[in-house]
Amino acid sequence: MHDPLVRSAIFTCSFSTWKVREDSKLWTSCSSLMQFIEEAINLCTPEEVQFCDGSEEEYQHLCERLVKKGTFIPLDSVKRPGSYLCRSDPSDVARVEECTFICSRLQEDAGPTNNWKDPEEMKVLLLKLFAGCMQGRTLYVVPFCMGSLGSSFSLVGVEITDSPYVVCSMHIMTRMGISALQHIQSNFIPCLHSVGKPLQPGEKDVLWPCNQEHRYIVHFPEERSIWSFGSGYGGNALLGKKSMALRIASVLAKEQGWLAEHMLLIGITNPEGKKKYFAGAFPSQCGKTNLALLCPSLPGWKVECVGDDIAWIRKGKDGCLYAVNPESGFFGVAPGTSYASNKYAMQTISHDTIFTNVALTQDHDVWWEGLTKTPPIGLIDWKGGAYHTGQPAAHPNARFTVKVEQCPILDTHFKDPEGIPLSGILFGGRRASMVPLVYEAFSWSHGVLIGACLSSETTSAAAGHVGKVRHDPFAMLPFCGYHMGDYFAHWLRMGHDSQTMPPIFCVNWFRKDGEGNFLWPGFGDNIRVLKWIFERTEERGPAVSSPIGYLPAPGSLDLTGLSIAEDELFALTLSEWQQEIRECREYFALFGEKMPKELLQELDHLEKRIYESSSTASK
Ligand code: GTP
Ligand code: SPV
Ligand code: MN
Repeated sequence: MHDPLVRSAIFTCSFSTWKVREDSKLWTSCSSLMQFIEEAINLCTPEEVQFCDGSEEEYQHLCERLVKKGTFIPLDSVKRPGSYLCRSDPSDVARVEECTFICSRLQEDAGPTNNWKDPEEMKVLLLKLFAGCMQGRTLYVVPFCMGSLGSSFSLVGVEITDSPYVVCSMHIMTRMGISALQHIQSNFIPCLHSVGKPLQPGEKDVLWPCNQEHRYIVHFPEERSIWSFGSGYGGNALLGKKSMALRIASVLAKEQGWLAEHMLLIGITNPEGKKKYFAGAFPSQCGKTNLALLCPSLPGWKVECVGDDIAWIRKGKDGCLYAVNPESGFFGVAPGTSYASNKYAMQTISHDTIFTNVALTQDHDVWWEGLTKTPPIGLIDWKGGAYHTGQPAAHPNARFTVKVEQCPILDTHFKDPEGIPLSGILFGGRRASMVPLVYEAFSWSHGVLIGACLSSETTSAAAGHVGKVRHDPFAMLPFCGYHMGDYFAHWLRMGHDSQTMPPIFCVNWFRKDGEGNFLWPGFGDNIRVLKWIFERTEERGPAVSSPIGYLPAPGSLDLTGLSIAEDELFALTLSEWQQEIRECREYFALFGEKMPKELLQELDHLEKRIYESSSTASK
């Protein structure tokens, strides 16, 4: 028998389009789900409960509710049909890494790169925060599926949240509602989320409730559950994304022999019609969405998008790697996106899109830095005030949330549960110096070293300092749910038993000249680098060996029509590399006994190659 409170919530909910009566069997047949809901209701004491069915009607109804409240501003129905602007609280604009925890039973299992607290202590703390936290609000129950519905590789979660903005976003970013519920059986990942702002009787709600004082994004990898408190923004609150599809999934992946990665997935077709798929790991705000939606500047080449942020990769029977994108939407960075830089991204967001923290134009359309050269007159900034030159119009981490189906270059295999076969893996970061435009690893283990050594300038995707170079191994620093040393070992293991692993490349679109200008035009011109990579995987792209890996042979990178300082893009300053290696060795010392010896040997080999070439050069 369920708690009387739950029964009353189920059967007397005031929400008019609530479908639970017809679907009640589906909801109640899973006793672990009913127990989760019951406990959440008892703990959080909401005023209302809504079981979300994932229908279009429900989405529209929630949007209307948010418009009525003032949280959503409808955009012009001709210029941007079906779209809304939402402004978050200025204190809640990005992922909060210092408040993100991996609460494994042993601290050793979370490793030195994750915040950790004893799971029982953390539960005590969370239970206090969640007690009564949904007072005066609606508790939404959101079943969702990461991956194709019905695929044995998919993961089902149930997010309980008090944020209708989160529910709307989950509608876009995941397969959610009844269709996900049908695949629950008894196995789902419970995700409890609250903005952490209970309403006292009669208290008027703010437009973006959140809790600035107490913020926690907590993962219990053994229990496989997620608790998030105090933030309503992005990865802090849409728990299917970074929390489930990366942090929890990475733990499952290690146990089950697959990979859950922070990667985009694209298909590239050459002018002869040959198609190959590639995955690319880049830290937050380092170009995944833009590469995933690339509009090639070279004639005859075509890029199609499978995913822009997360890839789950498995070994097929043939020993090759196959990848799926578990998401169903893009949560993309708005600033910098324009018809000039990324036509397909612009087409994708031309309608039915939620924009968060962008600027509003006089005619009720959106604007952000980089959309046009100069801001339009009468602009309202992301905080809702008049725009002043010199102040940001959009927040640098302003985002669009949109269904993948709206993408004009969506790959036909994007839903294929078997995944797409990978012909190559790219790693890239934001590095103003030292790292050349592109190079290729000598072997799988050398490639794993490149991933492990990845460093990048910090960006506004996470709260804190921007522009500081930090280690971000495999672009997974904030997303790996276990010990990073074990993660490196897992990557090495994936490549050990076969010669079927794809080659690994490193790219850097962000190298700068002495005046601080990017040396490489980037965006659509990145196809030139992809072309070289594509041809390398055909064994016909010419390359030269260097101490750090294979570089494009002179003339083999297609720079037709560009006037570019190629030498600067590829210049190797060996003393800088020696410094980088010392840095990496120090970093790897963090991982103690768990640091794979094989990677340390790879680092020694790299150092030796650099030393030898610098001594030859000085002869
Ligand atoms: P997350 O969604 O945070 O994971 O970011 P992302 O990796 O998808 O990065 P995204 O493609 O959104 O790009 C982030 C920022 O980098 C945007 O402001 C882009 O305009 C800019 N950017 C992307 N690609 C390039 C490029 O090739 N060259 C340059 N100079 N900037 C780029
Ligand atoms: C990132 O920070 O890598 C993002 C945004 O993609 S969020 O979903 O907020 O994590
Ligand atoms: Mn992105």
